Amino acid sequence: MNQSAFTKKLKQLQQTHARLIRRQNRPQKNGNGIFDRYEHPVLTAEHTPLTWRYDFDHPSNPHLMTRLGVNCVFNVGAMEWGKNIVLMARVEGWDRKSFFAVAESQNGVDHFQFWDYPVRMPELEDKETNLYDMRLVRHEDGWIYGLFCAERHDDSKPSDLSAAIARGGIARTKDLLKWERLPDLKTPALHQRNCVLHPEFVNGKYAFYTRPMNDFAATGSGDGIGWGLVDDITKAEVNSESIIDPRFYHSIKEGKNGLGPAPIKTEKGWLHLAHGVRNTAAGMRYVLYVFLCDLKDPSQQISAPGGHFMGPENDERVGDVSNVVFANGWVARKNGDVFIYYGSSDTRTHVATTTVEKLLDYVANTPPDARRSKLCVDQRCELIAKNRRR
Ligand code: BGC
Ligand code: BMA
Repeated sequence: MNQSAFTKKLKQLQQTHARLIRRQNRPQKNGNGIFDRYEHPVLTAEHTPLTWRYDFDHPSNPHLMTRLGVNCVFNVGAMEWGKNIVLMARVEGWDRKSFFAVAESQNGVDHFQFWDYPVRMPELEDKETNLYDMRLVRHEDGWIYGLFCAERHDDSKPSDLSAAIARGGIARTKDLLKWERLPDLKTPALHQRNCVLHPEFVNGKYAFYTRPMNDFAATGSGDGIGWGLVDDITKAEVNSESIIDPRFYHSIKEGKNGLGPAPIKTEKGWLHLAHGVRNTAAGMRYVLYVFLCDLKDPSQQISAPGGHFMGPENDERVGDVSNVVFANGWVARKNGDVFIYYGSSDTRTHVATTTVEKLLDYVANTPPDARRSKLCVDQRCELIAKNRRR
């Protein structure tokens, strides 16, 4: 390409990118009453800055090739940032390595723009290979914590290149730019993914949600979402975990489950968003569900609506890892508006909006999983009969 063709193509790329960032996003029509999905994803690989992917220099990149491609942007942490909302995205390069990057928007539904550079997260040691799925937690101790999965090869199985160990990574910051890396969470289980820090002290201690597993990715090797207290977050250790949300047979979380973002504090209790996984002939299916825990004792579940809260729909169903919705970020505004950020099929990031009031109605009035076909039919007939009496 000569210099002028190069300049022209670069300009086109920049205009297309700017249009994408400026694109308005509206709620989809005909929602389910529980939340509203939006028309467009809020973040995709195409949203990452062109400077992250192209070399803009004609002599060193005469064909204006992509030099460092971005594959996917998904599974974001989220929090308020002044009046704005920031997402801590899991960005995956064409090399399959994930890293974190902040994108910011005023209204939380469109115009998300990445900060200039991705996060330079300090490494604990060079065996660490992949970091992903950060939960952002503003803790009452004054720090912002990032809890994420830190993955490495399992060197005890040298001939199995897919054998991996998942650990609960912890880091903290004040500005989302400079991070202090703390030691990984220690627990009796070999694998920890989906670890989350409770935003408040409990009995003067840090409280962690965990997901103990004996196997790296297998379904069925852990008991559910765990809970444990930690004295010192700079060497966090949970000696015994109690299970606050167990898996059970023939449910949306039969295979495995894990907490999403840190819970939202409401007058009725701590609201939780989590994912449940079941295995199918087509692979694992990930859906989201919601439950409520006691305000005073967050390890006590007080209500658990049956079934999924959100499952993958339409375009969301297809991607690098199809049939997956996953969420590790949500934001509750002071006025009660809730923004749920979710990744679809390990490829892109969407938003759905609802309110604390609606979520509390949902947890209080959605019948629990009746556990058997017969009882599920009874549940449904009760609803039908109620409607027919009107
Ligand atoms: C992937 C994760 C996935 C995990 C378990 C990791 O290597 O990066 O996205 O959740 O494996 O399948
Ligand atoms: C996991 C998660 C996610 C991912 C999902 C589906 O175990 O930690 O990163 O969305 O698998 O691949």
